[in-house]
Amino acid sequence: MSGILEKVDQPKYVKQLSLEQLRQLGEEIRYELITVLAKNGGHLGPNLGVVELTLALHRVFETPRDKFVWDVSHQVYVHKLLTGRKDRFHTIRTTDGLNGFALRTESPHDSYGAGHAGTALSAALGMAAARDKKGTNENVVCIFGDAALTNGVSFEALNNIAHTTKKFIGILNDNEWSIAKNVGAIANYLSKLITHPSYNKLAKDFQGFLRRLPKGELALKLAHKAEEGFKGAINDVGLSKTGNAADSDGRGGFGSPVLFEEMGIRYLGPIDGHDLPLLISTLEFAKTCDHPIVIHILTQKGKGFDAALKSPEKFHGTGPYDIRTGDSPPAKAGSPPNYQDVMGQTLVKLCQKDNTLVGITAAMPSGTGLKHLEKAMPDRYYDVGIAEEHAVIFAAGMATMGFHPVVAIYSTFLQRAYDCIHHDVCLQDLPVIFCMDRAGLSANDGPTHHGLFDISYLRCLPNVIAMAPKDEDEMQDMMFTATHENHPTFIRYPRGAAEGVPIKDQPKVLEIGKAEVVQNFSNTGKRKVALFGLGNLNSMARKAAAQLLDEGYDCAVINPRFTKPLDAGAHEFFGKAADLVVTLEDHALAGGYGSAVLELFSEKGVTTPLVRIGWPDQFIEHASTQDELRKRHGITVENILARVKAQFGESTSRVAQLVQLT
Ligand SMILES: Cc1ncc(C[n+]2csc(CCOP(=O)(O)OP(=O)(O)O)c2C)c(N)n1
Repeated sequence: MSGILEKVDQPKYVKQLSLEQLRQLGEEIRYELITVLAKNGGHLGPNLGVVELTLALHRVFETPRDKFVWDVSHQVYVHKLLTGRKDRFHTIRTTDGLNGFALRTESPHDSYGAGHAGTALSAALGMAAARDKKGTNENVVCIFGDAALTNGVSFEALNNIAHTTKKFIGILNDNEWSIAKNVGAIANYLSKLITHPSYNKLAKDFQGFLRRLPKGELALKLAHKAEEGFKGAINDVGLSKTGNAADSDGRGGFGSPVLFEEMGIRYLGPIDGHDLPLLISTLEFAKTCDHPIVIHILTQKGKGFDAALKSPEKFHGTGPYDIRTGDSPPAKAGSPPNYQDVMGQTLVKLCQKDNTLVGITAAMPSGTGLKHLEKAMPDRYYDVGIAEEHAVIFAAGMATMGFHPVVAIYSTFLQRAYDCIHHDVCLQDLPVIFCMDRAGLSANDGPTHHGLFDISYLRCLPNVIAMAPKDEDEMQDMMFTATHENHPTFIRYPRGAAEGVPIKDQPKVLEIGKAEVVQNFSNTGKRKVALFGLGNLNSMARKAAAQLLDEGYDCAVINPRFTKPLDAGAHEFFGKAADLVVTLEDHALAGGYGSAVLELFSEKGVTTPLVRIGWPDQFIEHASTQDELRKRHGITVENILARVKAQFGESTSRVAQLVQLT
């Protein structure tokens, strides 16, 4: 780190810089982002796109007094650099380092935390309402992306703004991209706004405002802009929204700001989101407005880094890369496939044989692996935008017409659609198949992205069939099994690499509610431990069993496969036969699989002691790796051994220490 950035420790310094210095600071910030993320990975493209916006925001407003609310908040790295966190920036997304999202506990400048899309407008409006009630006058600025605007919650908030407050500043950061290309009518609408031939006439009062500015370095540049009106204000952005205006509206008209204006929100723009003086003056103007306003800015995702400009999807959220080429390190030869790819490829395979199957994603074709279906069978693929509730109800609708929709949504984002799962799918007992990726940890991202609650939130709902595969071959079997069911089915699997087992050519149908006995007791008269290892933790159960055998225990290992319906027979049988039962799950202990086993034991009168291994009743922090978090929270073979020995009164000081972890 060098130059101006080194000296900028707090937003107040941003206010002291000349325009030239601000521009240089922007370049230094880009360099910092590109070099740090080359090692740590992270949301490079979105942050490169908001460098000028963030500088302008801190130039004009005064956090923490004024409030910035960022949608998703994956684009707050620049804000972190300018708000006292630059010395720790190299730790972003690593163990005990900065979080990759806005976090209220991390800085007073982070007025609102997020990680899920579509919350910013509502939260910002809530803050504005609270401010009005208190009679204070801080500014609330909400920064939301063009894809966040496809989210239903965003519209619920827009609907409510003009009725609630007179002072609200929204910034629509439009870069045409979600993670993949933004899709749907809203994306088209924004396109039309940009190609509207008279957009430059929309801002008369703003031009007047610019002309009245005192003469200064910034003002001189802005006076020039004012003379031009907004003509050319977006020329430098170079987005593809340059189409012929006549073509841009299939219904023979032009886009107009009516969507916002009819909701009582003043629309201003579109403007070049990389033009610092223009941004600064526009925000200054917004500050003077006594009515809600949305400023539509156009930015380039990945600006300043060729590789990111060329591959916006990859660099939306990337792992480490080579700074010179942008290439990711090659996968090690023979390394197992990712679960998401197995899921996508299996779905293609199943779709080829079953015409009732379709795939649905909520704006995440790559992350869920549905890109394989999009490529192979585009007519069987739906991207509904960042709209999980809609995705689930849309699937329910299709299911009523004889289809078998496969909804692929991360476990954490599916929480958004809980009522739709309950009211639309389960209550009507519709055969929707849910593939829940990232069930377990998303280590670098942290608590907003860990998928640790789905077993609990699903197993209380009638009609649910919920499964967790121990490996990728079993995942294929589970998907195949789900296609034979006439009830809602849910398959949870973790982020990242699968186990590396061969995948059968022809999947098989599993018996619903039937566990797999991986290893039985040898009945040699030793102390018996039954290890029930759910999903990806079955391999840990097997490892623990191998070590316990070495230490003189008799172990059975069971793969429960189903968290609902539980295999009552297998659980009761092994529960009664064992001296100790251990359940393992990559899920919150509260209400999870181990809890279900306890309930069953209580019903069946099984009194064998039970040790539950899983995540404690707290939000799990982020870290560099999943293993570090597992170690910290006692989800290790070592801790299982310690817990088992402690149960049999073999506690040593080391054992006692480990037991305390949980
Ligand atoms: C509820 C929810 N669904 C999906 C995601 C995954 N996600 C993170 S960012 C993003 C795209 C955001 O696009 P946009 O709002 O336009 O911001 P940009 O990254 O383009 O700046 C998506 C789909 C999420 N964070 N939350």
